This record gives sequence, C-alpha cells and structure tokens, in this order.
Amino acid sequence: MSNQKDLLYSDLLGKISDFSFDESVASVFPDMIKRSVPGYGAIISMIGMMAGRYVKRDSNCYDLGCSLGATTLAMRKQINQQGCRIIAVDNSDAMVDRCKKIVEDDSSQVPVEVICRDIQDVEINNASIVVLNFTLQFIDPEKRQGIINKIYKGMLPGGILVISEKLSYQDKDIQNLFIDMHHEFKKAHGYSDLEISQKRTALEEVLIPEDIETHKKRILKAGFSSCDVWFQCFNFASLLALK
Ligand code: GEK
Repeated sequence: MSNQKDLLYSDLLGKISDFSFDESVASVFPDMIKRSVPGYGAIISMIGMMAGRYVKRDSNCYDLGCSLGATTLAMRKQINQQGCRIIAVDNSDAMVDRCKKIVEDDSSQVPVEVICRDIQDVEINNASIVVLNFTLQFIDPEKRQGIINKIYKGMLPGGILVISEKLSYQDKDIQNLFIDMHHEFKKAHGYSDLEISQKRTALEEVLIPEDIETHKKRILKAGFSSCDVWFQCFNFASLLALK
C-alpha cells in the first residue's frame, strides 16, 4: 500500500507550496523518509530496543507524530510487559487513516490506539516511554517547552523520553558542511538537485531546526534528571532523557 516511490518534487514546480503531510506525502512516506533522514531505520529499531528495556508493566507508551506507525510497531514488537498500551498520535488524517490499517495488519499483541489529534492537545499520563521521532521540529518553537513540560509531568519516575530532530549549528562551517553532507546522502539515494532544492524550499517555514544546546536546556528545564545524544549522523540526531 505504501511502497510508492517519492517523486513529489521531481518535476519543476511553478509555485512551491509549504510542505504538508497530506495524502500525496502519506502515500510515499516510507520511501521519502528512508531516503531523506540518515539513520532513520537504525533509530526506529533502537527505539524498539529501548521500549523493551524501559517499558513497565501497566504503563502507557506514546508515539507522538506517529506518521505511519513505524516507531509504534518497533515498540510493539519489543514490549514484554503485561497491561501496556501504545498511544500513537498524529494530526494528519491521511497519515492516521493509513496508520490504522498498518497497525490492524500487524500481528503483535500490545493494544494500540491511533488518534488523530494535535500533540499539543493530547493528555500524557502513566507513561514509561514517550517518543517524538522527528516531530517536535514541526511545532512552533514557542510551543515546544510547554509540550516537553506536559510530557515530563505525565511520565513515571524512571521513564524515558526520546526526541529525534534535525539540528542547526551556530558554527557556520559545521552548519554548511552537515547540510552539504545531508544533500550528498539524498543524492546517493536517487534524489536530483531539483528535488532536493524544491523540497528544501517547501520545508523552509515548516521545519524549524534548533541547536543541541536549546534542546538539552529545554529538556532539563522541564525537570528531566539527565539527557544526552544517543545517535547522530550529520545534522540528524536523537536524544534520550531520563525522568
Ligand atoms: C516515524 N515519527 O516514522 N501534532 C501531531 N502530529 C504532528 C504535528 C502536531 N502538531 N505536527 C506534525 N505532526 C514518524 C515520523 S514525520 C517526520 C514523523 C518527517 C506529524 C506530521 O503529520 C507527520 O506525520 C509527523 O509529525 C512528522 O518515526 O516527516 O520528517
């Protein structure tokens, strides 16, 4: 169903609209994210491993900005405790409709609820793991602290938060080098210069990256006792935070 090749930016577009997670994106999403985010597959499977380690009996697990549920399914496979539930949330109807079908077709046993909602409006409670896998970057930076605070309050002691993000750098040379290496990565995966440049324009006002210090400060300010980067490839990183 979702094995289509991403050709969304392959033709020269007269006007490039802001990127949105609509039906056309949902239909090519697995191909798009695999060829666009270095380390995506490794991050997903390691989050599954973390769920196996950290998820406690009778607790909730959240996949916020779940898209087609890749993180949800990785966690579902590895959770080995009784009484757990995964809550997968996304505010794109196109993603949620497809995600529900994908979850139905998966045979793992842990109950999954797929909800179409803005993560700003989701209540977090009794959580042993919360994942924001490349989602926070799409939220208004002014709203990010409130979301992390809410997540912290809804988590159990000993729980973990995983946040994966595209990063920015103050150091202009590093910033330019990583952007360049990322574009090389995309080219190596078959995207043309035109596709790369049109997609970049579409994302300009939509995906707002921050530097690692800003992320760490926000996480610690919310109350988490520790946080650090556990994965990085160029300007794509994943952090984990402990409550
Ligand atoms: C994965 N985590 O495959 N509320 C809910 N969902 C949102 C919001 C919001 N305010 N803003 C954006 N989204 C997934 C990949 S993709 C990352 C996540 C990417 C959703 C949006 O609809 C999209 O499905 C997802 O966040 C971001 O592990 O495309 O770079």
